[in-house]
Amino acid sequence: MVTNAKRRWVALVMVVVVSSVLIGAVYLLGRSPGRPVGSKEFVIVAGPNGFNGSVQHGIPWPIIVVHKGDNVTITVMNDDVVETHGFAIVTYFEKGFTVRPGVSQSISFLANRTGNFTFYCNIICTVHQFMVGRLVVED
Ligand SMILES: [Cu+2]
Repeated sequence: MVTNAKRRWVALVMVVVVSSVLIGAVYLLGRSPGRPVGSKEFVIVAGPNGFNGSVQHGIPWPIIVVHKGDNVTITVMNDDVVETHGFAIVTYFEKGFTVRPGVSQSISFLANRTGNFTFYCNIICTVHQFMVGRLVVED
């Protein structure tokens, strides 16, 4: 025999289960398309024209936009035949690296802080003042 108390108990359990499923579904939907999170790769060509032609374009250039949580890989290709160039990112890659003519080097990191972060050539070169770009990490 099913009492009213038992029916109420069953109804309460059902409400809790259905609510949990709905909350889970909303959570998953909130994480799906429209907000792609994943691996983002960029190439920066460093040379007599600055970073990706920044000498003609003006700074900051290039501007790289990612989302918080992205795994970001930036490859710096030095296509200069004479000069070594460098690359560092405020907060994310303070240490930086230098790249000899004709050489490429990459840095990978998790974009775990939102905001605008300047990247720049970390050695003095003839186009130094043009080697300033921006990394934008959006929420
Ligand atoms: Cu440089």
